Amino acid sequence: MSTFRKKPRSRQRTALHHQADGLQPARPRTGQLPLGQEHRAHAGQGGKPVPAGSFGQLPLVLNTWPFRNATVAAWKTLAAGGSALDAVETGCATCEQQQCDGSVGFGGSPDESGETTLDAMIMDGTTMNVGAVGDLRRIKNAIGVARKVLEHTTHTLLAGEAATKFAESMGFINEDLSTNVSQALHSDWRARNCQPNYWKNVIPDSSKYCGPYKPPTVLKRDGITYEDTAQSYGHDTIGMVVIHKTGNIAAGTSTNGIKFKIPGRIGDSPIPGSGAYADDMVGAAAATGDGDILMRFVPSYQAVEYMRRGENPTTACEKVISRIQKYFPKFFGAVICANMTGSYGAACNKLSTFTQFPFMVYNPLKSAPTEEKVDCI
Ligand code: SD4
Repeated sequence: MSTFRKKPRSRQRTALHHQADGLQPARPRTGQLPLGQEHRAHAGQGGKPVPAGSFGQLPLVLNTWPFRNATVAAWKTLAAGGSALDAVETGCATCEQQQCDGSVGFGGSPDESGETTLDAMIMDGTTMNVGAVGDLRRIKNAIGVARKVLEHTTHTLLAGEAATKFAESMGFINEDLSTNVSQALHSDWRARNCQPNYWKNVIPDSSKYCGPYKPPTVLKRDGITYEDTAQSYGHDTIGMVVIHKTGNIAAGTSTNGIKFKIPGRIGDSPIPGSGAYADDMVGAAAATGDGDILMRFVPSYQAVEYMRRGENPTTACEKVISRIQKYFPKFFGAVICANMTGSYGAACNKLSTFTQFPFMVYNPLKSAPTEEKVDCI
């Protein structure tokens, strides 16, 4: 079934380059194999359970969190003859419609003014073309608008009200994204004196009061701590990687960001290399979690670069998490990674409230979309 593309020249060059550097290919972790050996080992397993996040087989649909319907939609798109980009778009759009976890699409994560705004991105790993929207207002199908940016402009990222105007010109409906749920979340937050929030070093004291805030003359608050932001902010963006059986790779994201964000805030999800990244010559990755931290490390790009150097997907994901940990040990975040053979992995940063990261996988070795989990490091 799998039709692996011929080993690209650039990879051969990379391998040689590393030999010259004295770098050894990464040693496979338990259940993981160097590129190209996945099938043989799997065939030899003789009925033993397949370890999570290991074997390559194409096509592949991989997405963050247990958003099963998104996985199914992407898989069906491929089965119907759609491209990797089509699959990422329909997969993420499914989450937008179904408001996955309240963290994707309309009616979730109201900002300080109570409005839901959306970030989304889609990347074509064949052409390295990207379309993205940030702080998109009053349009439900953010990944659809991102696809239009990719298809009909030479820009990469449109933001705010102007992105809404662009979406309208592309035929999308301008409609309120608030729901009773998002309004209730917002009024509760106001009733809790606007706690938590994302301000620091302002007056009035943002750890006790609502705004409007101003810069202080003396008062100093040293920022929120990132302890257990998984629980207090609850954000579960969909990030998706699709590898078509022909080897074309696409990746994308869609999210309503984080609750009670300061209006205008754009997270990591629509930033190429941060929220997601794809390169047919290597593989793809996508990130989820605290975007204000994640985007400082361009984690999806970094993961792809680790895989380009020969790391297996799990190690690539883990290395990305470790880099961020050094500076922000309490950050909330996870990354999914897949290489061009369809081998995949994931990693997450361990917190008291976040010890395992669930993600979805569908490939020809599975009879149904499968939830797998990785222990956080
Ligand atoms: C953001 N990274 O806007 C997104 C939120 C998220 O899992 O991923 N949640 O910061």
